[in-house]
Amino acid sequence: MSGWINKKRIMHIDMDAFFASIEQRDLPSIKGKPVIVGGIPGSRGVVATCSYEARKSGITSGMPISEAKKRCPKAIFLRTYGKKYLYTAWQLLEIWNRFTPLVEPVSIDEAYLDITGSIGMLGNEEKIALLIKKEIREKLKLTCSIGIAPNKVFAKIASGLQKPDGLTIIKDDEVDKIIFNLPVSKLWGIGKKSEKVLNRLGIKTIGELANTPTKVLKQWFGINGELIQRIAKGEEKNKNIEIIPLDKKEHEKSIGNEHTFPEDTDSIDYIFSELMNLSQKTGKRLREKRLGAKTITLKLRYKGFFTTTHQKSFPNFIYKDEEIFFHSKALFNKIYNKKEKIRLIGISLSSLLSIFDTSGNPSIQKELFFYNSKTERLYPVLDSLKERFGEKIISRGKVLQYAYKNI
Ligand code: TTP
Ligand code: MG
Repeated sequence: MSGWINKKRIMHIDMDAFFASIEQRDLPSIKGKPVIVGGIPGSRGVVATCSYEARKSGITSGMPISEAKKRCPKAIFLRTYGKKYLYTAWQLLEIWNRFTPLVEPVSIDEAYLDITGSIGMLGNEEKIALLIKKEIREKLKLTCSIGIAPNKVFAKIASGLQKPDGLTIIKDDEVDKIIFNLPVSKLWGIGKKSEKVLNRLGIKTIGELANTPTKVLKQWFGINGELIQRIAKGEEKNKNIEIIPLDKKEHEKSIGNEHTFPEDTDSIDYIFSELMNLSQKTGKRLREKRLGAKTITLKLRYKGFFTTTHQKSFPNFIYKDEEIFFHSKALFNKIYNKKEKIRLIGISLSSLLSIFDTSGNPSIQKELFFYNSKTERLYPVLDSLKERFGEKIISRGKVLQYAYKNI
């Protein structure tokens, strides 16, 4: 395998037990103890994260607080404090930016850094990693795990190999020995189901996946066969191997979904149920990217292919399924011409804001990053269930009502 060597040195940094470590830092009496962040017992929240001490009891992100309490009755339960975590994320960004201009934050507590150009100036890569760890430890009193490899995919795997407070460096000529011998489950995007299928095909390691004829993978995984192979080769989704710094990172201009009805329809209930479905899909994609939207556009295509769009903008950012549904329904009621049947309906969200946009209002960004109220807390759970079991697993009542009618 030589295609993956792009002569770059990419670092992936991931903070350890991020929310929990911040809480332990700020409240020394809970240091070294099992700490669970996400809600207090009796609340219906889920675990956002927990300290490594609590992980020994089998507690994981996304687990209901009630279950976590059963598994670790002595744990200290804390509510999340979004503003504080976001502030820390920005402080981290400031530190990382001092080591290379090529920093790509990918979530609240992790980033890729292209350190290829910094190596000559700041010392070897190990030294750079240790300097970054030192800064974070001294300035923020937190620890992180770092992986360094020839590309983003392998760097991310590397950072997870020795958590917490780890440093794993993978030289170009060590990829075969280290990365390619790891199980396929270590790859982004390979869930339990795909792992089973791959294992049945005799593909157990990342290296075996990278070297399997693409034809075979396509047979079993369709178009995704090619994608998972590309990831195994270290090419990532969309062949995006470059680091995109924040000021150059253009998040999507818009996020949208459309649906063509199997038969043209004028049933308002049916149309609204599909609109709800589209709202959920679009909302999920928006939240996955930690974005909020200021504008919503509804698209209608009538039976005779005549297409019309209508949009509305708001002073605040929206990101909830219900909000998207509410506004798209209002737009529909405004423009629908009752005389003709509908062939296609679509929703698009634009004027997007990311939690990492420095121009945005911090309180809105905090909201985008963390959903506070009871119903909002549902979103990460719903989204992760959909992620694991597919879009159809959970749906609002209206969509289900139609799904059952059509069985
Ligand atoms: P992660 O980096 O996935 O987890 P972590 O930093 O807590 O632990 P690790 O040492 O394994 O990296 O996520 C970063 C933060 O994002 C985490 O502290 C809390 C938040 N989060 C949620 O709110 N919900 C989730 O389901 C996950 C996975 C994370
Ligand atoms: Mg982390």
